[in-house]
Order: sequence, then C-alpha cells, then structure tokens
Amino acid sequence: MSDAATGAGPVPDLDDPTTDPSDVARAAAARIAELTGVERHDVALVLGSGWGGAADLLGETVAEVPATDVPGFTAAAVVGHVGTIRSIRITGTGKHALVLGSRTHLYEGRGVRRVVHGVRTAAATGATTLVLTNGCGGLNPAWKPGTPVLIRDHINLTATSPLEGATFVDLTDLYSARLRAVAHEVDGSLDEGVYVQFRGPHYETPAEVSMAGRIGGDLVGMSTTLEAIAARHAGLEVLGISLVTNLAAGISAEPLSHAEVLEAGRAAGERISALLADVVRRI
Ligand code: 8IG
Repeated sequence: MSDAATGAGPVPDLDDPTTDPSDVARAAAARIAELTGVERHDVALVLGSGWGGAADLLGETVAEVPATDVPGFTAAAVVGHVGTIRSIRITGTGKHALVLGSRTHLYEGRGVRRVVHGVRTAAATGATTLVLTNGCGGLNPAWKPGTPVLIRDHINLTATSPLEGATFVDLTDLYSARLRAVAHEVDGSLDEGVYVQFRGPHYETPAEVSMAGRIGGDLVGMSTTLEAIAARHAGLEVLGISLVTNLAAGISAEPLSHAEVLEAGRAAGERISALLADVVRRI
C-alpha cells in the first residue's frame, strides 16, 4: 500500500495529472478518521445553497473540522457556503454521517478533480449512500422559492466528466428510486424533476432556460451532476434534493439575485432540515 493509502507520508498533488485522485481521497479519509475519531462513516451529505443549517437535526455532532485541514480540500469560495466537515452520530441508528458543508464548483476553475474530491473522500470513509443537495432555479411556476424537489435524473451541460480515460459507467438509475421512495414516505407532497447543470457562474438567459425545458429539464443549477457521476463510479447510492430558491430566468418577471437565494434558504430552513433528518434516519 502506498503512503497515501495508509495516511502516512506526503499526500500526492491532486492537480498533478499522474496522481490517481482516489489516492488523495484515501489520504483525506484517513485524515478525517484521525481528526474526528470516527473510523468509518455510513452516509455522506453535501450541503448546497440554502441547506447550511439542515444537518443540525440529524443527531449529535461528534467533531467539526475545517475542510482546509483535510488533503485535497480548498477554502469555500461562495458567501453562504460553510467550509467545514462534520461528523454526526445519527439519532436512533448508531450510524455516522459525514457532512460536507462546502463544495467546489466547476465555475471556480480549479478543475473537475476538486469538484468531486469530497464525494470520492466520502466513499473512502466507508460511506455507501450520498445525499447531494443544492439550491437551484425552477422552471415550474408552481414551485415557489423555498420548495424542495427530488432529483429524478439529470442533464449534464458542462461538457465535461469527472471520469478520466475509458471509464464507461452506466447512469441508467443514477438517482436511486429506492431513496426517492424513502423521501416520498417522509413527505408525500414532494415533486420530482430533472436537474440541468450549466457551468455558470452567470445565471441562464431566458432562452437557455427555455432550452432546458424543451430538452426535458425542470431545474437549473451549477452543481450536482458531476458529483453524482463520480459517486456512481465510486459505488455510492445517490439521493439528490434541490431547493428551488428562485424561478429560473424568464419564468418570472423578476431579475435573479444571490440575496434572494439566501433568503429563500432561510425561509425554507425548518421544513428542509426536518425532511433531510427524517430521510437520513430511514436510509
Ligand atoms: I441558488 O436559476 C441558484 N443556482 N444555473 N440557475 C443556475 N444556478 C442557480 C440558480 C439558477 N439559482
């Protein structure tokens, strides 16, 4: 086993093309085990815009570490995103959740490996389930800001992949039907939708939103699809939940603002926190 795989010795550089990103993920997982005292995690959650407080009801926080203390992670770049990694003992199950409070977005220009490093690290900590959350724009005018929507499938418009070389991964059932059923048991009123990832960081034009709808999309955002692909490659079962924080451009007459996004997250906080906690306890 290499030094990286045991957590001893120098960690290879994620940006070096000769580095295997899973070696860095293993080093990160070893460091998380060391810093949290939790040998193995069962489920991992990535908290996106509006979801920052949603892990608080999951259980008791065992440890919280700055993401920058863990190999391969970089500081959070977006206001409203939390740059910590938390280990939580899930109430009533004895399982452990790894909560990634920040994500690297493709639009930051740090490369796809950084975008999916958290997901690969989660898999290396032992997690078998991944919950991806995000804030996004909605195409359905019935989805008022603050509406959570389950991701049924995605369309990746980033023109890139987290997988390198001839890595042919089947994405037929990427967003687990089993986990969506669990979410429906918790809240029978949840709608489902197809999430379309654009690169960003600009929001879409109304014409692009119209296109997203015509090709089968219901939600538009700047994250999640690359992470979901990396998760499937790593063998994780994936649940995706979007918080519609704004109507997508052109769906409403109002212009989009990041302040609106943060406010919708605050207003929906209680409902989505309870939803997330109830779903995770049943996973
Ligand atoms: I929050 O309307 C949030 N993120 N692409 N479009 C895109 N990303 C988003 C949006 C949106 N709202």
